[in-house]
Amino acid sequence: MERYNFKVIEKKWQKYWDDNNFFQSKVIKDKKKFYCLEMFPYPSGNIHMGHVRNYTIGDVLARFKAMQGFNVLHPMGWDSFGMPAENAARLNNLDPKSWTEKNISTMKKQLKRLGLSIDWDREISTCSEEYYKHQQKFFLELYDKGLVYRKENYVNWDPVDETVLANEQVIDGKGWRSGALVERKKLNQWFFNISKFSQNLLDGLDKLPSWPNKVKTMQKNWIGKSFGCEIPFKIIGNSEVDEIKCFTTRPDTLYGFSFLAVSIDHPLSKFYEKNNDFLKFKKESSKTGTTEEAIAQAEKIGFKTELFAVNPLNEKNKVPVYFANFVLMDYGFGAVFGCPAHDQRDLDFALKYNLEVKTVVKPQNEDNNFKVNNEAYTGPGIIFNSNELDGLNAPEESVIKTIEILENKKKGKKKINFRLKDWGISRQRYWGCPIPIAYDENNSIVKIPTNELPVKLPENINLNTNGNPLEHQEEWLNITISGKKCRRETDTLDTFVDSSWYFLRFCSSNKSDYAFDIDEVNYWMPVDQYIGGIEHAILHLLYSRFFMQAIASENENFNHTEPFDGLFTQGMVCHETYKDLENNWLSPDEVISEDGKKFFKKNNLEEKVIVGPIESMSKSKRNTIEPTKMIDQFGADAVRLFILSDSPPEKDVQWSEQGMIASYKFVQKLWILHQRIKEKITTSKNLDEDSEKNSEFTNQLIEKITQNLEKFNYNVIVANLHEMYNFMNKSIDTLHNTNKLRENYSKILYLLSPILPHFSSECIEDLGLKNQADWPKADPKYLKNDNIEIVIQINGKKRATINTSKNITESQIILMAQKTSYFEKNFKNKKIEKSIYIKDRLLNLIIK
Ligand code: ANZ
Repeated sequence: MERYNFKVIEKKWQKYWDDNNFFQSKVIKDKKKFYCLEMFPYPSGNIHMGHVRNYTIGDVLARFKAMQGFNVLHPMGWDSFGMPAENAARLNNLDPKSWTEKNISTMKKQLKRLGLSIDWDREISTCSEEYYKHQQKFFLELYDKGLVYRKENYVNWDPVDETVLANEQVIDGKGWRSGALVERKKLNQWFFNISKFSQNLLDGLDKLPSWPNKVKTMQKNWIGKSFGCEIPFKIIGNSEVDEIKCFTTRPDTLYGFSFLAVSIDHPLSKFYEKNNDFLKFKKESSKTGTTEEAIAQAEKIGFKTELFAVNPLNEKNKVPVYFANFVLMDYGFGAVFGCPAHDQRDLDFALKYNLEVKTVVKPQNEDNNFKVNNEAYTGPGIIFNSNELDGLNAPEESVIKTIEILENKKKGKKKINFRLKDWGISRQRYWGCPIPIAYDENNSIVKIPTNELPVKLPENINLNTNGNPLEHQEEWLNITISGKKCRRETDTLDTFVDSSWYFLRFCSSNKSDYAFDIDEVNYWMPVDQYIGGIEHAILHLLYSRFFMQAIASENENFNHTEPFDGLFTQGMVCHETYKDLENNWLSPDEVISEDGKKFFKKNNLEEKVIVGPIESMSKSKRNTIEPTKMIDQFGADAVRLFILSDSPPEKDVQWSEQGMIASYKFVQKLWILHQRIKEKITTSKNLDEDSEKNSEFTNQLIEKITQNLEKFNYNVIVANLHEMYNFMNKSIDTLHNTNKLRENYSKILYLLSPILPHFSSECIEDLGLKNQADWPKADPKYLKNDNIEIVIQINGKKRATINTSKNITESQIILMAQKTSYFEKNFKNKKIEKSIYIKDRLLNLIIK
């Protein structure tokens, strides 16, 4: 029998889809839409297995929804600004633009070879002027709404990439890309006022039932709403400073107050600018990064001032004021009141500087001798040692009560604080969207007039400069605006800005005068299903949500606030890791194994290879598998099948050569099955025989696969397909109702098409069926399957089986057993001594 020639067939269908603009989408007013979006790729040069998994999952869904009758939008684009292009270009003396465009063209071809149902007419690339001119307009719109501002700020400075990093881009005190130790630096920066929407962004999460709870929790924690109190502490010792305000979530611990600490950048620091000891301390503290993580890990150090702070609940209690490295300037008021007994940081600090540790909260079952030593007590309990607060339940009752007391005395007030900080969007880089701003001779901000947009990036420039190459572009830098000589802003936008609204652009990607058409946005938005990696759970998703809020603010026409109705986060693609005896990573291509246990070097079969843990594929560990090689070798359908087969899409999946081969073989087996079925249908006579079993199986399969598609149980669908193969393969010879067979099998082919689009298209064509059919519907009459098979034993030996409906009684099944031919032949009229019945499963009759 003829082999399934995937090379020819896949090419044929890909060409057919391309030539016919098969997946083109447009607004169809009264048709229900489905917007399916996978996170768009960074054009690094080649697609990787993560892309294959992400886009296969999305494609299965998009194809399924289209067949279900939805008007599907399934677009693709390129997140094409960013550091790697600039680095690669600098290294190879190239231009980032051509480097990027070349990569896009390669990756587009590779994606097409996966057989994705993408509407390529809507393709966008964020580094194109066509895209970023709209982004510059947004920038100016947000500026006019007061949602963009510039301020001097301490930033995380990556000394290797010479750029500012967002807090989220600092991991363990190091730059997320360069791995360099991050420093603190003061710079003028542009910010989006994301914190203005803290409450909205928090509330919005409750309206997203189809988001994973894990992601919602991560966002909630990131936004970090705290309920507490602002307390202005009276200060003694400086005639110019009356008070220092602190934010606290635990005012109920005020009787344990033993020091007040402010950030080194607190306004109080201006009185110490000439104090050498302070300057030394400041320098020491600056070595700690600006992230909370870095600060939490660093040793707590302080600088003692001559000042004292007064406890608002007890005027006699006066405590020293310190500068401390663990206090953040941009949270609350940049100052904390220290209560060592009930906060570990405060305790570490107090123990170091010999400050009082006074316990004021004790666990429920402890007496008044309870005392904190080396470990702060932060759990719930009862307030004691605290006069008017004694006996209150902490924290529920005691916090509210203390705030009430402070408010009555006018010594504090209720306050809600958010951890979410404004989003620093300035990057000191060339390969990004230029910020449409200039500065006049007084250094005042001047907006670039909209008719002069886009502010284009100068091309063919020297990238081998220090810092931002744009700073050396004299010609580009100078601009006259309304007769005034100005200099352009050289910062470009964080690439997270580019990806914060691209889903809107897809709705109208060819519109040139504005980023989108509101009617089209109203039709397509929100994205019904967004699919991507969990690593974007916080930043990208939060920024995109913010962008919707920002566009909607002061804009009656735009009333979308959430971009993604459904979110699915897929797991990683993993592979074993290998090392040679000198501890060098080896790629799977370089190793060989006969038994799957012992591995050797391919080019030296004597040399053993050490098999390491299974880890997510990464270039650094050299455990990647090239998707295009796999497609060349096994075909896109087999790759799609394998990537979906082994684990649920939300879990990690392990790549295995054997698994890949098995998928390939399965496609071949399906082809043989197809040939057999086709032959049967076309050459056998149609005998009107009972084909109920076949119809029942097919309809139940439709039901199962539909359910599994709806629930993202894609790996189970692969198992369903194997079941289908086994069933059909076994029953085909005994089936003589060829009309029914044809009807059922064609339904099965449509069921295959989301996962194996080339294969099923070919088979569908081969049988002369409609290429664009509706999703098969299960006939309900076959679904209520309460039929069961009961095993009949006589004296402990299996002698027959009986098909019957569920919940049959023992006496009924005995009567049926007595009518079986085996019973009639051997035991007719014999007495049944005893019967044992396991409901719905087995009947054992004891007969002497
Ligand atoms: C006194 C106190 C006593 C506190 C106690 C905690 C426990 P969340 O819940 O995250 O909002 N804090 C306030 N501003 C700070 C800043 N700029 N830098 C560092 N820490 C700051 O945390 C609120 C708590 O964080 C506040 O409550 C304050 O310490 C500290 F037994 O005040 B607390």
